[in-house]
Amino acid sequence: MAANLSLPATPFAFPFEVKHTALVIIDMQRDFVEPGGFGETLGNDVGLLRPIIPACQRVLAAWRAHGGLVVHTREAHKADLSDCPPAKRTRGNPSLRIGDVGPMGRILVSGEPGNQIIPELTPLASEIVIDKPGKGMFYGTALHEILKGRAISHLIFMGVTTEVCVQTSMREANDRGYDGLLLTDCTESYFPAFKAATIAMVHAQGAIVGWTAASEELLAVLG
Ligand code: C5J
Repeated sequence: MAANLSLPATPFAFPFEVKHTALVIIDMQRDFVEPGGFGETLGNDVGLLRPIIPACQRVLAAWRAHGGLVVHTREAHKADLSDCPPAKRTRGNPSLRIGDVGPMGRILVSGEPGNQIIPELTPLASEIVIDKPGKGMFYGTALHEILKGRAISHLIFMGVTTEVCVQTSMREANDRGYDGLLLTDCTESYFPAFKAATIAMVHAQGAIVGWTAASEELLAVLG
């Protein structure tokens, strides 16, 4: 692929073409970012994730203005939970389990209010929305075929949480041959140390998983 843009990144520049790159927004759904959802049932302070929203909005607006492909994912299970392994549902001691009824409807179930993308990042009708039963965006989804069909080779990641669904998706993408970059101020964790460790391990060893960069670098390159 002949790249026509080059993003200053760590550990080295990330060359890409908008037409062969998708902006992937991982799980910016109410379940993780608003009180009463899955994140809070696990004992987390969901307020920690909200500060990235303005940076995510800026990138999304710029990417849309350039006509780039946008993929939104949601961690979501079918209403009958047939795609939720018992090990996932029964693990730990959350205040509500996947499928239980909470203040935003059934926890982590497709179509429920809590499962919707937050209003600040509402997908356009033309954008791809992937419901995924796992942490990674390729497991149990048709996303690889969709991206190949659109000649996408590069992925720019935002979303939550950094060390769980974002990192799992980046690793899955890496193994499928995509070049992936994580926007460091557009991703967040309930555990700041885990975010920092994930960023370090993504770009270590010559981008063994992928690249990292601040969103202002991408905005500058997009102009
Ligand atoms: C989690 C996610 N943390 N989207 N999901 O369970 O990272």
